[in-house]
Amino acid sequence: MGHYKSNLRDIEFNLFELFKRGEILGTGPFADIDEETARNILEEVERLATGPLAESFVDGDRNPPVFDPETHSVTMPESFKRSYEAWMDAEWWRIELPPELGGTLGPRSLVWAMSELVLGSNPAIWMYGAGPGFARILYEIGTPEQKRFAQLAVERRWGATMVLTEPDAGSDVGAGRTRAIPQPDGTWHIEGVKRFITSAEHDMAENIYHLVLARPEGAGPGTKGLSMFLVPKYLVDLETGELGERNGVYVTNVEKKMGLKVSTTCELTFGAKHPAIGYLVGGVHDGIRQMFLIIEMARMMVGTKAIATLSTGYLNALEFARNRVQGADMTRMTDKTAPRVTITHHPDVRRELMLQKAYAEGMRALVFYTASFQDAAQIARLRGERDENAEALNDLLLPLVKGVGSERSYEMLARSLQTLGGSGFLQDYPIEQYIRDAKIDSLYEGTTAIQGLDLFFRKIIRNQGAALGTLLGEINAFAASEAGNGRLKEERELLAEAAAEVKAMADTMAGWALASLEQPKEIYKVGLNTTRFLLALGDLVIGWLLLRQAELALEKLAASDQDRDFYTGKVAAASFFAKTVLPRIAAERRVVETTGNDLMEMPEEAF
Ligand code: ST9
Ligand code: FAD
Repeated sequence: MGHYKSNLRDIEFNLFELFKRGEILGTGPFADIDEETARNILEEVERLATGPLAESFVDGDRNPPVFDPETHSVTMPESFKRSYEAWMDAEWWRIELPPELGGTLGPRSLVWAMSELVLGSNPAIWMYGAGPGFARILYEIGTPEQKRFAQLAVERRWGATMVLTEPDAGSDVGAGRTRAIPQPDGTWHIEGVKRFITSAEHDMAENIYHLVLARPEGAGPGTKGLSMFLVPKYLVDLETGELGERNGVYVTNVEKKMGLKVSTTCELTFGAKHPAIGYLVGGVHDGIRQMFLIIEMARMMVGTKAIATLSTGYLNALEFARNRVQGADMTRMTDKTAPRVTITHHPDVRRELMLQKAYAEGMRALVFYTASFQDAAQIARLRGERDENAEALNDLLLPLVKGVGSERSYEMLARSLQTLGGSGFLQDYPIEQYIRDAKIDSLYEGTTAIQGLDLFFRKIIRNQGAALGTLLGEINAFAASEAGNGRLKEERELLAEAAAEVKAMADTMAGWALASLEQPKEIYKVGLNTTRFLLALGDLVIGWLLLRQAELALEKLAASDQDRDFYTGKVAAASFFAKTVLPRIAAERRVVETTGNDLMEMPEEAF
C-alpha cells in the first residue's frame, strides 16, 4: 500500500449529494460528461492517485531533482518522471480545457475534485502538469499568435510557470524591477532576476513557457506599471510548431528546501547571456489583472493541496490509532490487570481524531462550496454572460480556501503526527513529510497575512460587505431553520451565536477602517486583527458547512441503512465542531474589541 489514503466517498458526497453537481453535468456546456461519467473519471483518477502517482512520493523527497549550474539544467528523479508521465498520459487534464484546445470541458468542481486526489497523492505532479491550464488562460487573453502558441503548448505538453517574485519583491509584487525594453519588431527584451519560480526547469517537457511580470521602460510604479510577457525557454515556429533558438532565460539556481523537494524552486535570470525575448500578452499593458487570472486558480490549488494533505494525514493517523494497543480503558485505569486497548478507546485520542476529521471534511466542503460558485460563473461566461453574484462569492471565499485551508491543515497535521506518538516522528510513516510538504501552503501564493488583508479590504470593504452579507444571511437562515428536525437544535444555536460574533468583529474593524480616514493610526487596529478575522470567518463557514452535511446525513439515516457509519460520522463531526470550536469565536471577538495600539507604539527594541 502506498502512503496516500483518499476519501472519494466524501468527495462524491460533496459533489453529488450536498452540492448537487449532477444537475449541471450531462447538459449545457458539460453535455459530454454526465454524472455517471464524472464518477467513473474520479474512480479512475483515484486508482492512479493511490497507485502510480503516489509511488514516487517518498523517493522524490529523499532523492530530489539535481541542478547542473554549468548547463542550467535539472535532472528529475526517474521515479517521479514515471509518475508524471502516468498522469499526463491519462489525459484527464483535458477536462480543464475547451474543445478549441483539444479538451472535453467539465465544470470547475470536477476539476478540483480530480485535483484533490492528485494533490493528496503527489502534489508536484499537479503543479508540473499545470501547462495546459496556463495555456487555457493564455488562449483566453492572448493575441492570435499567442492563441496558436497556447494550442501548441497543449498539443506538445509544454510546462509553464508564473513569474512574479524577485529578491526585493515578494508580497509586494509592485516593487518588482525586472525591465521590459521594446524592440523595433514588436517583441520585448526582458532583463532582470526572478526568484522562487516553481517548475522553471526540469527535463519532463521539451519546452517551458514563462508568464512574466516586468515593467516596460517608462511605465509607472507599483503593480499597475507591470505588464505580462510570454517568455518561452525555446522560441517557437508557430506554423510548424517546431522549436527554434534557445531564448535568453536561464535557471541560475535551484533552492534547497524544507519540503516539497521534488518541485523545483528556481532563480530565473533574464537577458544576462543573450536577449530574453518576450511577447506582450494580449498586446495590452494589463499585467497584474492578467496575472490574477492565474493567481486565483493557483490560490484555490494551494488551499486544496493543503486540505488534501490533511485528509490523508488524518486517515493515516486513524489507521494507526485503530491498530495501536496501549494502556487500559479509562474506566479501568487504576486496574493494572485490565486488558490493554487500542488507543481509539482513549478520550483524548478520540477528541484529537475528531478535530482532524471535522477540519478535513469541513474544509473539503469549503473547497466544493467555493467551486460551486466557480461553476456558476463558468456557465454564465460560456453563455457570454456574467454571474456577478457568483463571482463575488468566489472572491470572498478564495482567501478562506487558501489562508484558512493552509493554516488549519498545517496545525491539524501536527496533531495527526501526534496521534502516532513517537512513530509519527519517523520517516517510516508519511506524516512528517506531509508536514514539511504542506508548510509551503501558508507561504506561497500570498502569505496568510496577505490573505487576511485581501479578505478584509478587497473582498469585504471594497465590496461594501455585500458578499459577506449574502454569506452571513445564508448561515443565519440555516441557523433559524428547522434543519435536522430537532437533532441539530443546540448546534444551530451555537452557529447563530458564532455568526453574530463574526459580524460584530467585521463591524468593529470596518469602524476603525472608517475612522482611519481622520486618524490614520486607527488602521493598525484593523491590521492587528485581519488574520484573526480570516480564521474566525473560516471556522464559522466550516461549522456551517459541516452542519449542512449533518442535516443531509440525518435525512439519509432516516431513509435507509446504507452507509450508516459514513452518515453517523457526518452528524458527529458537525456536532463536535459546533460544540468545541465555534464557541471560541466569542473569545476572538472580545480580543478584537479590546484591541489598542500599544503593540504599535512599543519601541522595536523592546521585542
Ligand atoms: C507563487 C506560486 O507563489 C506558487 C505555486 C505555483 C504553482 C504554479 C503551478 C501550479 C498552478 C496550478 C493551479 C493553476 C492551474 C492552472 C490554471 C491556470 C490559471 N483578486 O490591491 P492592489 C489585482 S506566485 C483579483 O492595489 P497592490 C487587481 O487587478 C507568487 N485581482 O494591490 C488590482 O487592481 P484593481 C504569488 C486582484 O497593493 C491590482 O491587483 N504572489 C486581487 O498593488 C492592484 O491591487 C502573490 O500572491 C485579488 N484578490 O499589490 C503576491 N488583488 O484594484 C501576494 C489584487 O484596480 N501579494 N488584484 O482591481 C498580494 O497579493 C498583494 O496583495 C498585492 C498588492 C501584490 C496584490
Ligand atoms: P515577504 O513578502 O518578505 O514576507 C515576509 C513576512 O512578512 C511574511 O510573514 C509576510 O506575511 C509578512 N508581510 C509582508 N508584507 C506584509 C504586509 N503588508 N502586511 C502584513 N504582513 C506582511 N513566486 C512566483 O512568482 N512564482 C512561483 O512559482 C513561486 N513559487 C514559489 C515556491 C516556493 C517553494 C516558495 C518558497 C516561494 C515561491 N514563490 C513564487 C514566491 C512566493 O510567492 C513568496 O515567497 C511569497 O509571496 C512571500 O514573499 P517573500 O518570501 O518575499 O516574503
